[in-house]
Amino acid sequence: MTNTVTVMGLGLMGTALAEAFLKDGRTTTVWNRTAAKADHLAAKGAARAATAGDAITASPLVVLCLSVNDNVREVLTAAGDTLAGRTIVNLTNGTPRQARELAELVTARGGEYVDGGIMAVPPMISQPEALILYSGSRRAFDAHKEQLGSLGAARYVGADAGLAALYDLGLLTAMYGMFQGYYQAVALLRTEGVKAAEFTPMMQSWVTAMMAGLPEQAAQIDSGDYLTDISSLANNAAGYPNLIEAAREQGVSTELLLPLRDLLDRSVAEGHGADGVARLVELLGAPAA
Ligand code: FVH
Repeated sequence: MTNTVTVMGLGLMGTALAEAFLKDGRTTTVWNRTAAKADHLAAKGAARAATAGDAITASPLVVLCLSVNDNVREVLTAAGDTLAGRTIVNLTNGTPRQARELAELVTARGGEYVDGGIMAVPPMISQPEALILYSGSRRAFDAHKEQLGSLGAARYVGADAGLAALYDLGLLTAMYGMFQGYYQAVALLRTEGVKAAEFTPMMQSWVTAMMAGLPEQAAQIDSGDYLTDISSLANNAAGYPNLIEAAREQGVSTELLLPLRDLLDRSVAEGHGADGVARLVELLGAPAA
């Protein structure tokens, strides 16, 4: 087992990744398009690679964290034959399709590919709270699991390279939904002078209580049995317009609220008013056959 790693891309996240490897005493080579961003890592003991090809050649394990996957494709394509025998771990945010295409590119050149999704912000890196999802070559993941453990809690989600991105985007979708509701709520409360700091603990308790019901909703979704004695779609469809009316009355934008009203109305119009709200997932798309 080698203790040598390369980090390519030294933005906010890539720098945190390289620092985590250095902190654990790993021999770390770094490369960035704008070379000056490697200065302080070099001062901490990282070796600088002059070119992307040199960076890939320097270590069996190469971790990339660039802005978008088009950048990764560009860098890996230019790296040519240096990919042979290397494990490429791509922690750049992207889609399942992009991850699968990059896996093809790397394996066609004799390398192994692992895609990753970082569920953390840079200050969390190297802490156990930093969840990092991986998918792709199981052999390559197992071979480098110990080194990847420097970055946070490593969780392998499957051999299909696209799976880490799928889970990552799912978790981000849930996060943005929560932020969206929070910003809408604060905008409403502020119209009457309520401070965000006063309202926020109340919202945290409420959302935590609601989240406790998600496993029950998951059971309904997986079984397809949405009958409820708690809260029906008809009931929610009847009450939801109050959110829109109040926003209008208070001079708050309704643009974040309207799509859910349409979905609730459609669920009732299609005859599902007696079912629980978890049935909305059926209106959004079908599961794999
Ligand atoms: N920062 C965060 O909180 C999130 C947490 C979750 C995961 N994301 C994803 O991580 C990727 C990198 O994010 P970042 O925060 O490090 O981003 P920047 O600080 O903007 O650094 C971007 C790096 O990408 C390099 N780069 C951009 N274009 C190219 C290119 N065409 N060729 C080579 N490298 C390129 C850029 O280089 P330079 O501008 O310094 O020369 C930076 O190294 C991202 O997918 C997040 O979604 C972070």
